[in-house]
Amino acid sequence: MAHRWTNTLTHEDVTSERLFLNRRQVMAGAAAGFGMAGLGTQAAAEEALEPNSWEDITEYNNFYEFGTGKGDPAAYAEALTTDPWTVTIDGLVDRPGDYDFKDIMARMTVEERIYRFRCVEAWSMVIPWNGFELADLLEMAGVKAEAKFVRFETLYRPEEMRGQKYRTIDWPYVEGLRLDEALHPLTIMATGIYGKTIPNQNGAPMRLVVPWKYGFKSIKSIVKITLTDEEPINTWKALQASEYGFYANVNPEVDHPRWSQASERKIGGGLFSPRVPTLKFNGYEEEVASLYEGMDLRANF
Ligand SMILES: Nc1nc2c(c(=O)[nH]1)N[C@H]1C(S)=C(S)[C@@H](COP(=O)(O)O)O[C@H]1N2
Ligand SMILES: [Mo]
Repeated sequence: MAHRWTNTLTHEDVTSERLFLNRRQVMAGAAAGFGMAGLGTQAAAEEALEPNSWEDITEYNNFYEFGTGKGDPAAYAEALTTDPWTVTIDGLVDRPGDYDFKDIMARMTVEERIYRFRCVEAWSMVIPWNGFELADLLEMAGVKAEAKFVRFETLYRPEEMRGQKYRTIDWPYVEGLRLDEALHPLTIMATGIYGKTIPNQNGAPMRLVVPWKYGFKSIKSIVKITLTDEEPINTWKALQASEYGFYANVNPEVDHPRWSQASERKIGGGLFSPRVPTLKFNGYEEEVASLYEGMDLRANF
């Protein structure tokens, strides 16, 4: 599978790929950004979402199943077999079952979404994902009226995921969303980057992307999706509840106990990576703030 991700893109590739972007999504995501920077032109809005390079996105990763170093996923994820791939959808759904990834893909509409991506460690990128709306996948399974949350699980296969031989976290990696967050149109299952099959180190064959939340919510290489009426216990909260919550909405006003969340380092600037102000809900406030109306975001971090 190496050929899928050792591919190098020229600047021309990036430019032509950008022509395919979904303008509505770009503008939606950029709105808060250019307002803050005091720029008003559409060009400035698009500039604010200039995607990172293929190398940045695929060589600087967090995927503890392959090790805790930023370069470990790129070095070792090739060992993962992603075909065949089965996704179990169960719990409070009308049509529970084991769904073949290829069958899922045949039924989903894949589009490009250029999103900001903000890790809780205070670094960020802009990533041109290809994927489908999670809402469409959940609709395929049929969500029962009693369902209130969605729980996601990553593959457990230590023979291929060398990091799973160590007890860094309690495998498998688990994440969760409230149902309204899961059904939000910005929430996608990513299956590609820059129009190419998503590389293993980024969560092949299918990973969650929730652009207004810290990166750890965007769980990779998903094999199980469970609709439930109880808030799932997510891996990072289970590991350190005083530092990582269930909601994990990007919020410059609520610091991590050990560092500030007011600004972030943009990956790709080399030694001179600029620090830029972090935006509330990662720049998607207009789209998602209503989901949290009346909620204390300091208590529900
Ligand atoms: N299964 C799994 N999913 C995961 C992680 C992980 O270690 N295991 N790391 C998370 C974190 S902390 C981040 S920042 C993003 C990184 O995604 P990227 O490597 O595609 O940029 O993946 C998230 N999803
Ligand atoms: Mo992260």
